[in-house]
Amino acid sequence: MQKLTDVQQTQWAVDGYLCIEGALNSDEVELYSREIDRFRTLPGWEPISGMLPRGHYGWVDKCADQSTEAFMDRRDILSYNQAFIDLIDRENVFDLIADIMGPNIIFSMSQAIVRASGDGFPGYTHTDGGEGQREIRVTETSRPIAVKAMYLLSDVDGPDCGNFTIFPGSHMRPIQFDQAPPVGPNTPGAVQLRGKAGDCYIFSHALWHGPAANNSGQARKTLLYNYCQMFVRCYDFKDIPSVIDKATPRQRRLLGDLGYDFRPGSYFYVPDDQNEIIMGIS
Ligand SMILES: O=C(O)CCC(=O)C(=O)O
Repeated sequence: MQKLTDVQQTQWAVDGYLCIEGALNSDEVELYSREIDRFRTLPGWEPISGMLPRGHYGWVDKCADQSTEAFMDRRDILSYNQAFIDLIDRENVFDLIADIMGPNIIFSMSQAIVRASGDGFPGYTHTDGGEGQREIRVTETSRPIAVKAMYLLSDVDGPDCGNFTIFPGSHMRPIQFDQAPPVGPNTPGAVQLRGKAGDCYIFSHALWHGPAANNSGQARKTLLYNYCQMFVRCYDFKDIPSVIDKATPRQRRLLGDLGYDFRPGSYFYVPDDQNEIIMGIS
């Protein structure tokens, strides 16, 4: 499997994120983008404004706004197309995630976000994993608890284009989540990343990050795939999802199929063949 180069290793340790340029080719970008537009018309998990506790998703018949340029935040997208299952362990990205996190990992969530242009959304900044994980940081040499891969499906050419915005090195500092005004994409130290459709950002759960405002005139589309240390478990489903029927042995393991029925201790200590399944090393 591919490993981080020395330069990537240093960037990961110092900045807390990496950019893989051209992780998806243009045909793949088109396919995923088309699929996002298609499942906007289908049932799925979406935030239901004001009706659910913060960060929770409810089941809807379709996206509230059917314009392909409008906001969408759809969770648990694997079942919409085989291509979403295949992306779980796409080699040029997953190899690097496995190198960073080690073999004892699980796939915890998938998401498609469309950030509309000109809707007045100012962006925001956070760390991943909710209240508990935001108290946990890593050091230069520690494996992270969780890592996300964010695939751009549209170009982000300038500032305030819905850019993925990060604070380099912030994965090693506590986020001031309760300060007023809150840390945001215009706080000193924020960097609005630019990129091309097909690029992928890999970042640590502890990195301060989030979207910037989008005033570009076009929607910004992304896919987000999250990986955790296995003891943390999945966020998108409580049981092993039925898509494992369409998954390879490695994808099945990443979706929580340990190869035996659950018993206390499962996911805590990993199965004997974990290295072999995830890294191909026996
Ligand atoms: O840029 C976005 O739309 C949000 C991405 C993000 O902050 C996250 O996935 O945690």
